[in-house]
Amino acid sequence: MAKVALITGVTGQDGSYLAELLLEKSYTVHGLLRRASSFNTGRIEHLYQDPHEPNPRLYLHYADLTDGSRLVTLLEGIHPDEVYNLAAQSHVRVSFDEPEYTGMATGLGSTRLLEAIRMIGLDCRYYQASSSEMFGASTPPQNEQTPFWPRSPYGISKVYSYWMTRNYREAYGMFAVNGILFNHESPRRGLTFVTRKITRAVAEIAAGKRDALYLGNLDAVRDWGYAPEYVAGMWAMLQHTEPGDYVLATGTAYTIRDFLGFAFSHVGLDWEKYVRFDERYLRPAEVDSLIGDASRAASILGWTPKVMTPELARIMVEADCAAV
Ligand code: NDP
Ligand code: GDR
Repeated sequence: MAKVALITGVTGQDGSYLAELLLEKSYTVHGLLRRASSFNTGRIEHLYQDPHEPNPRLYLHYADLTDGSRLVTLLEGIHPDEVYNLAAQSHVRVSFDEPEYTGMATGLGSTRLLEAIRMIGLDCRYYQASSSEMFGASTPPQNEQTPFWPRSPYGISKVYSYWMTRNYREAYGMFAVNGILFNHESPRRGLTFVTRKITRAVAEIAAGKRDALYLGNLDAVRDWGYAPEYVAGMWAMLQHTEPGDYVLATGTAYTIRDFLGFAFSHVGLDWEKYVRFDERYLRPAEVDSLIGDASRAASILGWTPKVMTPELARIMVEADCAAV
């Protein structure tokens, strides 16, 4: 029998790559779709199958992580073998403007899902999209043993979800895992995250459509990997014999300035001529340096990333140049 998976956040960057991967592995994939007045399915349009066609394997269902009773009816109807909880208000800067909503979706959303699984008595495996933002101000390199020191409402909400996931594992014996993922990017990255904001601007500047890019703090250090490789790691965590928590990261460190250098140099431009400062992009509390140590995932899951940040910047710039 083909396995059945439910992905929350299927319309996001990671959800779209994970849906692709699971369909390739012959899963039936159900995705949670937020009702919106405009289309929010751009990243999965190429995967969409008309439900009137024979044997569709991708199904979309209206639901929201802030609506617990809907999660119960959804799970009862689908009976998934694997649940990937990727939905979140995922923007760190926005979480300072909307701390309460971020707590309701990014924090309590996981509890609603875990509790729905428990109430129905579903025998399924659960993946929680935990984040390097939970480490916040803790000194790098960070691994599964590093203490959490979150610096934003987003990071704090993720710490709450991390512990709820562990609690359902310890209290109810559920196969529930945390993937603690460091930044991972792609041509499908949202346009307000710094890497994609940069690569889209590079393409537009190279095409003569604009002449400036406004950014905030250029000194933060991040460990940027390639999203398709990270969703393969999520899947591997749920296939292991034992549930556990894993860091996924490249182990390399670059500043925003470095990324600017990689991205602009691909089109032969000097970033310093185009980048301007705008304080609105600063955060009330910044995370200065995140550098992951993914040796546990390498030794237990055999997961190792291949695409490093300079190559990632090239992939993203080329995709944006083609799109622009
Ligand atoms: P995106 O922001 O691209 O996608 C977020 C998804 O969550 C979208 O499908 C969005 O729907 C959905 N969503 C948001 N709020 C709700 C809600 N209330 N109910 C239902 N769905 C909702 O994130 P990524 O794909 O980059 O990340 C996936 C997950 O991994 C997130 O939880 C993120 O916090 C976490 N993470 C990401 C990392 C990264 O570097 N990308 C690193 C570590 C963790 P819609 O399309 O309608 O907006
Ligand atoms: P991050 O990603 O906060 O690490 O969270 P983001 O790309 O938003 O910021 C990275 C760093 O760049 C600095 N920065 C700017 N950021 C944005 N968005 N816009 C700007 O104009 C800008 N200028 C400078 C930021 O200050 C920061 O230091 C991402 C999200 O995907 C989370 O959901 C995920 O959990 C973490 O990565 C790991």
